[in-house]
Amino acid sequence: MAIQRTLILCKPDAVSRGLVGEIVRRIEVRGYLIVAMKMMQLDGERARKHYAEHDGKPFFAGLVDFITSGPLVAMCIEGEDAIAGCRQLMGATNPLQAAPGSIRADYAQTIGLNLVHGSDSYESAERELAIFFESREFVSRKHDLERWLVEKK
Ligand code: D4T
Repeated sequence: MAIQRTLILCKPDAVSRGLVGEIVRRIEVRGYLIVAMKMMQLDGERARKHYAEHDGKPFFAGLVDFITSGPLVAMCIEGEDAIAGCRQLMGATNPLQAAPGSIRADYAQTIGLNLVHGSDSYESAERELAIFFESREFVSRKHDLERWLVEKK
């Protein structure tokens, strides 16, 4: 077990459907802490950087168009094994394969409009957080983290 930070995005479809609150609620009731959060609209350059691993794939252009199509909410989430835990909350990339009860299974229909993004590894989290946040934008939730870990025991 390790305390990790991960990047979570409520994508433009989540914002336009009014699902930001529900996504944040699920993250918070799990006990994860928000240590940075902002609404923003991505430009193409930053979107291509974020999705660089998919450059050249047939869905890449559509993915960049979609993620830049409207405002999104970016968050840095902290907690024990938060990278895998948030991926579990989100469910599989394709909503049809997402576990019942996950965000994508409950609220999404297609892989293209799947509401949320979450980093898939420590390396991805570090790389992606640096695309969305400057170091001064992170707050310390040290006391909340200690309280949460004690109460959970
Ligand atoms: P993100 O990155 O949005 O959290 O999604 P995942 O980590 O769960 O999935 P991914 O990186 O494999 O895909 C990124 C993004 O591309 C869209 N996509 C993906 C798509 O439109 N068609 C496809 O065939 C795939 C594989 C959905 C998520």
